[in-house]
Amino acid sequence: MSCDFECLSCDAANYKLMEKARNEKIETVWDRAEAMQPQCGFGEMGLCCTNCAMGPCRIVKVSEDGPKKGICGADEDTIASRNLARSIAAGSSAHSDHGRDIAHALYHAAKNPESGYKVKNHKKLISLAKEWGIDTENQDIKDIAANVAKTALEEFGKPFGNLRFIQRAPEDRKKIWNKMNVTPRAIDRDIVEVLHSTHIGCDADYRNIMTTAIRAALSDGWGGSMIGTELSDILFGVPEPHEIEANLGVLKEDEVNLVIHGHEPTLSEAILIAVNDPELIELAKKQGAEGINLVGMCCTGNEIAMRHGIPMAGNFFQQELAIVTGAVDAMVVDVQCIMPALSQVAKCYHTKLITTSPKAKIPGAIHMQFNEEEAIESAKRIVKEAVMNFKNRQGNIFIPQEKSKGFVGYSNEAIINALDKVTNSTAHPSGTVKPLADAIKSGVLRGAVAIVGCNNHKVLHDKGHVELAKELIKNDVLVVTTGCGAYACIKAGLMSKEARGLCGKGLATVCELVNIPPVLHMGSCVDISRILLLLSELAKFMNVDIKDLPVAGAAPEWMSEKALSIGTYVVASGVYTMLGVAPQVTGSDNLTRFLTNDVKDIYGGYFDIESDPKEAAKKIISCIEEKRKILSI
Ligand code: SF4
Ligand code: MSK
Repeated sequence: MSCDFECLSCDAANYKLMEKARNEKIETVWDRAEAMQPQCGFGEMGLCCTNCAMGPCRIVKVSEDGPKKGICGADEDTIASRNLARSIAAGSSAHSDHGRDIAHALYHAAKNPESGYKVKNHKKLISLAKEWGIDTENQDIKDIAANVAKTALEEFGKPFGNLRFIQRAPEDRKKIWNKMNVTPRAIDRDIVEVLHSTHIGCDADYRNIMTTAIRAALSDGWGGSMIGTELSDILFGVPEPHEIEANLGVLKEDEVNLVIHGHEPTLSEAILIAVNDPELIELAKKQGAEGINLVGMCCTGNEIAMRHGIPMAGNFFQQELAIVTGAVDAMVVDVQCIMPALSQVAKCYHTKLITTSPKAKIPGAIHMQFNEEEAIESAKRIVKEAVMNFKNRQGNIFIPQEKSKGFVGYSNEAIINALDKVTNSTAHPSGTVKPLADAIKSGVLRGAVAIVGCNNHKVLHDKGHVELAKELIKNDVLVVTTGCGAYACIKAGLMSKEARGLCGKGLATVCELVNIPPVLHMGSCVDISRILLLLSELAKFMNVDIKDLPVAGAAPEWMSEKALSIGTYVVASGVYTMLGVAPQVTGSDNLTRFLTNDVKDIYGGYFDIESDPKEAAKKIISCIEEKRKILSI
């Protein structure tokens, strides 16, 4: 590496591990990023097409010479928009397939006692059943759960009509979607349509390609992701605020360390039950360990932190470093954001990398299929593998001391409850967003921003999230966060109550009164659907559309196709969205203009790109103030 570790990450827990990795000749994401330079200019601009075997075709943009069209005649607009649309479809498919797996788990909870799953939140189940017109009178709770699960599964491939959750959006939003023909119909159908229409010789009109892609993205936010979140709450409980620890310092020298990494709570919830099994704890003690230490990584870590207080070990860029500690006895993974490089790193230590999903196997890892039909038994077999590996620890173990504390678990229900507790409930019906609307209208809170998404070597690790959050709270803007952004914020202390000291006067007062930190942890990437619902409720309460609210979205370090899908459905839901990394579209001036300008007139939301967090904060605050002016508040 050509620079000090400080210019690669702003998390001090990483520095000694980066040095350990270097000394032990372990290659990490930062080494590979450096080796990849310079990155392909055609790919960077979205101008390379591999959609058919006549290609690859590349459009030369930087000089007069060179091809301006692919062999089939596709121009830069067609090629860049097709590439983007396919990425959005892939992102939507990942979140939505996650949602489908949760629906299957709910069905198992209802019908299959062998699964070990149980419906935890009957109130939310009945409420959703009623919303979907499912009979709940004198019905057994398991039958209601089975019917809700089946109805959710039908959302993926129903032949007629639109997605059920669309009804939750404000009326004006639904009108815009209908007018633009982007109202999502069935999740699988909307994703398949992107793949079909971007096949060679199909759609060549970049605006029409984006219409199809926007519909697939809305199928994610208001479909697959929302199913994932709502059904997870029903199965595993609605998150409530509680304090937890975060960063690699949560690993323990004297216990079996099991890192659960990936996305779906179906696996992590079962692993959590298994690590508390007295026989497995006893077995761990027989191996010389004091117990079993379960910690989370990436979004599955967010899920079990939110619901059970399990420590959050680290985000996307810390997955290799966790193994470099030499103290991880097993890293158990399911789907999404799992670097294939992990198997190489694990080989250099005693760590067992255990894949569990038929959708994500990694050469060099041990595959132990996780079977939802007998979830707890599957999970126990996996945990046993970790426990038996404790005695194989060897060599140089180093666990950094760095860890911080913060509050997680701010579901919409929890936010509304917290606000209810401090406001006069006779002044407003409890369980509404009125206190939030009042705080925004009065100007005590200038607005709210969701900081979401990943890590990306193009931005100094965690700095994009942390600096943006600090600038916003300093200016009385409440921050909510999910995904790897949530890890960055909790590690930096921004989810502690003491972080009020970093806020402007208005936000500090709200935090003091409501007893909340200024940065609220709202969960995993699929839980951005919670944010959509909160915005929707706020807009309905204030009698405006989502596009009129003084709010924004930001993805300072995004990298995944899921993030592209999220950004697209957030913009199409009416929200100004700031990206810290430019998407691979800049080779098409028309498409770039469409995304950063034209969509504003159609949907109200639009993309902006700014890599400097302080500049990004300025632009976001100016957008929020502009909205306030229009609302005359
Ligand atoms: Fe080239 Fe057209 Fe085939 Fe793309 S679809 S690879 S531009 S010929
Ligand atoms: S895990 S999608 S790196 S946020 Fe959801 Fe983190 Fe981004 Fe994966």
